[in-house]
Amino acid sequence: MNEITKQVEKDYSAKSINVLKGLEAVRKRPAMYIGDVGMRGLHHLINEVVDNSIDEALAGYCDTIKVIINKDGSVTVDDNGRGIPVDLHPEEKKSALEVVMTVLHAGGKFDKDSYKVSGGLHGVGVSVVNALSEWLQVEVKRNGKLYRQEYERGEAKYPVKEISALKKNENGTKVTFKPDKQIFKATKFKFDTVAERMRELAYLNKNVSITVKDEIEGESETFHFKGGIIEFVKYLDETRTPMHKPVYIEGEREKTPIEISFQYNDSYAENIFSYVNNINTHEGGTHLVGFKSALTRTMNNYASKNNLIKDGKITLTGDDFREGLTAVISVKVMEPQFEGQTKTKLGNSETKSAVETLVNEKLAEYLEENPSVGKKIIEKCLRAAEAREAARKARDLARRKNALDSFDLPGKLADCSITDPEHCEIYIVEGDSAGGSAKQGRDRRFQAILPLKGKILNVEKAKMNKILESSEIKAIIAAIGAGIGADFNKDNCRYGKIILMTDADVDGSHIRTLLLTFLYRHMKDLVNTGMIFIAQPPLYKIKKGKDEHYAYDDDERDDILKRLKAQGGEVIKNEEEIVDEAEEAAGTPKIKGITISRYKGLGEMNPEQLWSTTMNPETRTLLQVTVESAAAADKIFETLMGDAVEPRREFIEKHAKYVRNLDV
Ligand code: 0RA
Repeated sequence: MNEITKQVEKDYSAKSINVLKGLEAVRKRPAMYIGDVGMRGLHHLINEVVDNSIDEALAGYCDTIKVIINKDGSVTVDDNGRGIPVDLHPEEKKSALEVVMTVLHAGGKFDKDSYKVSGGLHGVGVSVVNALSEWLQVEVKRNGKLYRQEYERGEAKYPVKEISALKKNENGTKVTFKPDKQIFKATKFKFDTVAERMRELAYLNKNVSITVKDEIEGESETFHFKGGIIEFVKYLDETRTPMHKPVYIEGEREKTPIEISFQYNDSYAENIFSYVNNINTHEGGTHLVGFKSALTRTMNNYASKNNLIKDGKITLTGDDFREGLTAVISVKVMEPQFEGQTKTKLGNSETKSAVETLVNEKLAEYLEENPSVGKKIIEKCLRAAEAREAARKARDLARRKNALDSFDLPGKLADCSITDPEHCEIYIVEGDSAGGSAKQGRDRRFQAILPLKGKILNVEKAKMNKILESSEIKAIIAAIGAGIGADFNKDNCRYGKIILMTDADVDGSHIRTLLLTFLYRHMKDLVNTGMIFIAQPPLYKIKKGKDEHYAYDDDERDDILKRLKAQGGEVIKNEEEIVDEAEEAAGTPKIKGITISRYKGLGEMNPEQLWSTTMNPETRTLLQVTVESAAAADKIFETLMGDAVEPRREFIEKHAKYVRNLDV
């Protein structure tokens, strides 16, 4: 072998090693690329491929996307974009298609002028999906031909193949992948989870039709909203009473395309959903700041210009202009800077002035042209200002009585001894008896217990002064210690984890929903930053001799039973009530069989059991409450807790089949 050949070989293998290293890194630390290896990460695979199709749509080349959950559990994403290029990549010396599919972050190298996403979890590239798939097949229609390549765990099985000539001159990309069981905890996709994101994308990209089809469950839905975010706003306010037709503002400032739609309704909630390059910016950022300041300024100008504030004492603040406001803000930013705890806060300063200028200009125009709407809005905001004043008085009163202050902690709170919030957690527990067990069973150094009596107030229907009259809610606010609503400041939160512990029955889930509604509406930051958790008490205790096993669902119960039976056990007792521990301790004769007992409520567990099954950080399971889509969360709370009855009935009927272990 001469020197040159050697050199070439060395380069070639070095390159392929690099490729392998890249994808190996993805397989070694999948969470770094897709967030986690649970349901969220799994569904992220679909979003990642679809994002590429949406990029094609944004560039003006794609108007139809199909997402199919196939019978074998694989997923197909099929679009009519330009198709991934197949010509030889000059540096890598193989098809561009292979490079896009096998080299980390190669997708973006081709066209720099698109609204790609940097940072966050989106935009990691299709190669990540490839690396995390047992197998993947891609078909490209381009140059009048059909091309194909297949991969196993990210490695190409053969070079890109030309399959056939196309009869029609079509373009597009079709990716089918099967998520790898070695990587993901579970690999079954959920129609509703996929559909929710596709609906959102269809609202945000009005020129695209997106079909989601589940071949396993036999469900299918097509989303195509010609009205775009105007229809989004209407959908969000479906169960509320709007005061006027949605306002729509569209334009480009400082090379930033901006689209905004908003509407006032007769509720008190502020619901602004902001997006950058189709990504929900949960933590807001400069685009949101620009919108808010333009709204306050333009509305105030309009009110004073038209003499609508008759009582000279009232000044309208930003909060007043956002009460009962539902809005969607969607901007496209070329090089977005994402900041914040969850990397969902836009940092680009030029975007603030872009949005602000556009809204100032267009909203003033709109108000001039629609004076009756303008007048109605200002009147509503004046009522909001009055209510705000009343709420402030109620808060002051409550504060003077020290009721909301953490200096005066509620009597029934059993606080922990460590004071560093980062290492502390509070259990909000349903009922005094479970609260008692939790107080005895906990590790008092870092675990605080707050028992609640019965059901808390439904805040979805209540004004702030009513909310502040509720003793259970006051106890929660004081224990958490970070204020409420406009006064809320996460930095003052006394605990790093807030854990809701309710019974596994209908009342328990109602109480949990009421608590989540309160936290979501009035301490939203806690939800957005992942500080809220749901405790998972076991449903069954299975005993064989001295051995005790706990099962958290029916599948686990059956697994344990199978194992114990294989060891020679026999189910001799399948009681409804739990075994009376005291009687057993008193010397009931030991029996060699298996007993299964069903826990009806937390109160049935003694302190030690509650600790070992539900509270011990070494062994417990906590579900973290995350808001995948803020818009969907708003919908659900409004549907379950709001005034309209019909949508609630529909929701419950639709989801009833998912309710397990219903114990009425
Ligand atoms: C690289 C370059 C171009 C398009 C794509 C990738 C692309 C990727 C995916 C993934 C799913 N669907 C896709 N569609 C396109 C630009 C193509 C050009 O310049 O013609």
